[in-house]
Amino acid sequence: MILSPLTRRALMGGVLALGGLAALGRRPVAGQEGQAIRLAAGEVARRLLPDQPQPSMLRLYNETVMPVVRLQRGVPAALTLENGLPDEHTTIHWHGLRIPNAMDGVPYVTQPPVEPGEAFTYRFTPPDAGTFFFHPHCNTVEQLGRGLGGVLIVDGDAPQPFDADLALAYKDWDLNDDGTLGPFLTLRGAAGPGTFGSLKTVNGTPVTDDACPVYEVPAGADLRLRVLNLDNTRLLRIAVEGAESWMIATDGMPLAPLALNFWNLGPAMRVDLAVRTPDEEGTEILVQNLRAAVPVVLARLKVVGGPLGRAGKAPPALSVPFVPEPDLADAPTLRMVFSSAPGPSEPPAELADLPFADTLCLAPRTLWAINAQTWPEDGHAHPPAPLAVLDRGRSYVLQLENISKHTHPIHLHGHSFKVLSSSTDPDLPVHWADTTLLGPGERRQVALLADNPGDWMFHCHIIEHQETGMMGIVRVA
Ligand SMILES: [Cu+2]
Repeated sequence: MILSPLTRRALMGGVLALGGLAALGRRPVAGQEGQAIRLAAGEVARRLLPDQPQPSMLRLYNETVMPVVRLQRGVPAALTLENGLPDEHTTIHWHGLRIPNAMDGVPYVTQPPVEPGEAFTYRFTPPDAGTFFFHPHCNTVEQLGRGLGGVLIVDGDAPQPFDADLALAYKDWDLNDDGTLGPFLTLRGAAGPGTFGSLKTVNGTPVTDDACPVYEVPAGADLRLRVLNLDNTRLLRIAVEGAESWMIATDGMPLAPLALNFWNLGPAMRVDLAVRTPDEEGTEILVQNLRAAVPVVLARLKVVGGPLGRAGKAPPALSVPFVPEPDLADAPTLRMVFSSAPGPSEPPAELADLPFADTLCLAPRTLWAINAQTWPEDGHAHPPAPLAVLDRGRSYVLQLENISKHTHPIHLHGHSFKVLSSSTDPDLPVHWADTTLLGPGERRQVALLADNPGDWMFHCHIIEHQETGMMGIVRVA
């Protein structure tokens, strides 16, 4: 197979800081060049911390930690995955994109796995603009754990350009003292809340008690701040201190500007914020994670230059979503119950106390279930019967019920759904999502128009839960 050479123009420096401002902490951006983009998956030896004794063996696209791909809504794109991994197959799933099933990147289910040395070109026309991401859908716990993932921004939803545009991609790394990574799947983690990494990063830059990435932003301006939780495990509660902020999109789908108090981001979830920066040069804005014993500063935004005069104006709104509205009057309700795997006992709690629980890498695949069905170990090659078969063109309400003691961010491929209500959070705004966070004992009602035919994965995005059973297929036919 002939692989196209990487062109200089396909890689652009700088981090989405518009208006002539260069952001600190630069990283390459895979840009749009007729929307033909190459993503080479490979192993890279790199130090995540400068004082690591040995580099870590990362697995990255284009040798870049969380590269940013920018596409234009409505313009056909061709994205070629080259598998340069030495020892395992891979694919790319385009998380949140409502694209044809054959491009969804689930090995065996939607395409053959891409073996080492092979390539596969994903061709689709992005139907929505917004903030998305991409990652493998095989051995995800380790491939994403070692870094295979990226930010996908689809332009075309902002009627007026923002003064600046910044993406913050959050990820932990399970970094050991000797530079090795892992274990990525432990019995204690899989049976509990997941295995937490020891090193927090934003855009690949360490986040510690006294350090985090710093970016320059224009004064008196409207900043579009895209926050992505690309971690396997950690739940974030995003808040902004030092500037007026509004939520303008959830999981890529526009929302009428809503003053931000905080927003919970489970793994795979995104929120777009409009941040009205102060007029005073030198002011600092803190982007924080409040879901911690002490708030964690994820990024500092330093205000520079003269004010651009946005103070006092209405917050900038995005275009209305392109996703079709479900018809609630004609929508049957389907229950989806998330639980530990059925059995005579509660295996997760008991297994987590075993002495090898912290080190076991090969966990049983039967810890978690959806509607009492667990995803089998060979499920990709031999998928089980669908959890539900939806009539194409019909609307449905899914009643999502978490009867377990842990939180689960639940993701459906190929569709966006409207989150209508929560049994535990009456103030939850109605919003679009592709991943919704269910707390212990919580019920949520979501609605969708089943307009995209195919077998779609439906799973928890705490990857250890996904890989130990909490996954199934929803068929639209
Ligand atoms: Cu889960």
